Amino acid sequence: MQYPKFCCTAVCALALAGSANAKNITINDLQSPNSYGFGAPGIGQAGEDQETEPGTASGQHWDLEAFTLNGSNLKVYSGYNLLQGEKPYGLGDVFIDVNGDANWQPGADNNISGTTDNSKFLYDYVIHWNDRSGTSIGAGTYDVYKITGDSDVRFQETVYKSGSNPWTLLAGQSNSDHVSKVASGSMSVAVDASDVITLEDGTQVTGGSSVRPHFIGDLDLSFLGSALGSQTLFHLTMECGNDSMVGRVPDAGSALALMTAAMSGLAFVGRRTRRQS
Ligand SMILES: [Ca+2]
Ligand SMILES: [Ca+2]
Ligand SMILES: [Ca+2]
Ligand SMILES: [Ca+2]
Repeated sequence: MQYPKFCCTAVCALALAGSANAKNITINDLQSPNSYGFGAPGIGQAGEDQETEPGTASGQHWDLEAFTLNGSNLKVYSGYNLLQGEKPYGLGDVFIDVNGDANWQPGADNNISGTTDNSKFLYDYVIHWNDRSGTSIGAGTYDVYKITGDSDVRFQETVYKSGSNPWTLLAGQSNSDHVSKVASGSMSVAVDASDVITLEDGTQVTGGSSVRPHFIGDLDLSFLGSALGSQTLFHLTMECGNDSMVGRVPDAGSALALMTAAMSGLAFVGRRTRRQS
């Protein structure tokens, strides 16, 4: 009778450790001043909520708000309509760096309305929407491409805010030796019309309403396997580059602290269980 009791307790502790692993990974996009269009500083983690890039249109419907990561589950919080887009501009691809060398900051290539390449940006994977029509990405279906940092891996540039580059992979115009499809899937999107919503790590984003709600995209990153870890970075923008959002997994020190806390919790449960038996 003692064994099932211990199992139950341990499972509960593991579940708690799992939710403790949910993190808001949003970092500052380094385009300043943040929140130009809103007329006040951005709020929330890294000032990304209630913020669009300098000189661009403001409003919840153009605001990318936060990234959270829980295990291999990435959530995208946005006032911008992720699946339908906002006329006349659709959602860009999700660019991922796994080895810490991406030139994600504004300045790597500040041209607009043309093409550029990955020798400048050094991303390693792209979640590429494969059912784009006008501003819509359909039901959010995508292919994941592993890419090399070569000049023959081509990207389409943003059309308005150059510092937000890139926005999409040009898979068909890239050298197939340097672009390989490694996974496919779809992003489910939930809608929440609350003004303030609390993310799974306890941080919040604001500005939702029945007219301009929050859209919450859900992406499975299990294709990254062991490549997902400390310093893995995510970049997202729209065709116009109106808002750029960047997320980065905290360094190993923070992850280790979390794991240590979770393990000491399990050890405590073990001691309590042994005393009771
Ligand atoms: Ca907002
Ligand atoms: Ca924003
Ligand atoms: Ca890289
Ligand atoms: Ca931003």
